[in-house]
Amino acid sequence: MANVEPDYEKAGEDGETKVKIICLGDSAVGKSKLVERFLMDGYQPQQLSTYALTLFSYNTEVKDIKVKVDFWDTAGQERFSKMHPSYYHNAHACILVFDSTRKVTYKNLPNWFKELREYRPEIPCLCAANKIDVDYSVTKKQFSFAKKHGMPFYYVSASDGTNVVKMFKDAIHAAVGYKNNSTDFMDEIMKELENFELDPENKSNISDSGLDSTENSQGKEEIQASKSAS
Ligand SMILES: Nc1nc2c(ncn2[C@@H]2O[C@H](COP(=O)(O)OP(=O)(O)OP(=O)(O)O)[C@@H](O)[C@H]2O)c(=O)[nH]1
Ligand SMILES: [Mg+2]
Repeated sequence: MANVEPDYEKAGEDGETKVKIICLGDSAVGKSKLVERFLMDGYQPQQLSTYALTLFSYNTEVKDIKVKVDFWDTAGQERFSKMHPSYYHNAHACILVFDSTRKVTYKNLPNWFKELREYRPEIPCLCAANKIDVDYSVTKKQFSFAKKHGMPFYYVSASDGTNVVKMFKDAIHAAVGYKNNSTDFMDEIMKELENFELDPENKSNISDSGLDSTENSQGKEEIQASKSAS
């Protein structure tokens, strides 16, 4: 049980870079399950007693740099549509999550994004449509919010694992890039995703209309393929 927030400016015991990643979104969209899915058994949850928060630590490497990632998770504070400021404090990247089976959770993304930007104006932000396992046809829909804000976008499932590793790896890269004042990491991620998700000849099918009903070129097969690639 820890009472104080880790100092993310200080290097870790092994000289590792420390980053903090947060997930935001409505209650029950699957934020906790996504983190659990990514970490599987390899994490040590740690309760921060001061706030109703849990910290999941994960050690990895990014471009030969040792990195300790803290994924922060809430105990459902988001039900009140406001997070404790300590949740945002010092965060290096954010994943905005909505539930692809509940439209209202998508509609609420701008509110979460606004609150995030009040506390962390610059940190990289990624966007995830979770629970695609319930109905894979949702991956044919356009969710323009991410595109509008230049965010990487992922169709994911915490249940079957689709794209979960890919998304968290990108989030870790973005967090480390942000911390190191690197400027090109988001472009790198976006570029990679373009190739990852779409055939070049189908790119023109992507509409910027802001509607959620147009079809894009990303079908189940590509999703499955990307899963095995990650
Ligand atoms: N089918 C399906 N169910 C999911 C998926 N991810 C999460 N769930 C279910 O959705 C419910 C909410 O998941 P949580 O991870 O607790 O959601 P949360 O966003 O952390 O919710 P709070 O912490 O209460 O705000 C649980 O019953 C999960 O089993 C998914 O990818 N597919
Ligand atoms: Mg949760």
